[in-house]
Amino acid sequence: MKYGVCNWIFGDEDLASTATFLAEAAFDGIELKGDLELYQPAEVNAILDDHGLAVLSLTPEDVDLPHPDPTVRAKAVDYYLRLLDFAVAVGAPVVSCHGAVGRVRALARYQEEYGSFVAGVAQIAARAAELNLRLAMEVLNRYESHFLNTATQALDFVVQVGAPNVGILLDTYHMNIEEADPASAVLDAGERLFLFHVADSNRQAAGRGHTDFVALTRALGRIGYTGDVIVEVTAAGPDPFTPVKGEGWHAEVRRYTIESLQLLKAYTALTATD
Ligand code: LER
Ligand code: MN
Repeated sequence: MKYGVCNWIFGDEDLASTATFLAEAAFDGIELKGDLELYQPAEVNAILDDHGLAVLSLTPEDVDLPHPDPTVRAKAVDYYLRLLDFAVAVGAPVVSCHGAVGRVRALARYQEEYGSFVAGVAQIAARAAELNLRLAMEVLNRYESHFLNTATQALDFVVQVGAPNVGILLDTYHMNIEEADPASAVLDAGERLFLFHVADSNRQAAGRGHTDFVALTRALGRIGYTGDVIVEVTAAGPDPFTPVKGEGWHAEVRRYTIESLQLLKAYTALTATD
């Protein structure tokens, strides 16, 4: 199990500064923003190599795979196909995937959008398989997406897509809102759990909310999880779609990543013999 941090939580901070911080904090790697305009693979690789870090996964931009307009969908699929090439170029084994974050209701008929979402992901998954990449469908809470709000829904979706390189991404922050029992959701996901995002119930550091991380790390151990664990925390404040909050947000986010890593490592060691 490797530990990383999503770099969107640092806002516009340059990659070299983020990498210096992550290496000093003893992270193994990064989940890089899938900003294909901002990042050149050679530059990313040089910066991360210098710091002994790996690209563990990629966060997609807010393209809209389920959208009722075929032009919007085609643009979304095209983005993901380019993201797959980028993943190969930076050595990321997993690409995360979801509908448009922030769109919380269907624009057309729900079932129609669902069908388009399945078809789009199947197309992306076929190309990903050729490139030996895995896709992890992120389970988001209802205030961020109208699709895949629970592990059960995401596992059904994966069955509909029907490709062995498609699994799910569980995020402890979203699970806190939607799952009756987050640890059971991890057990249900089993081998289909391809990626794991961590924040506490208030999206602050693990340990600063009411999420039961002992139960979660125990569940990860029970399913023999060997994927990566990505810390995705934000400072307190409004607007869930930006990490930039009030004064001091950046230092707070850095502090939260360090606290989260300490807690996760301690609980993983604690539950290893369960
Ligand atoms: C959004 O809330 C989230 O959890 C991210 O991982 C999506 O890119
Ligand atoms: Mn997440």
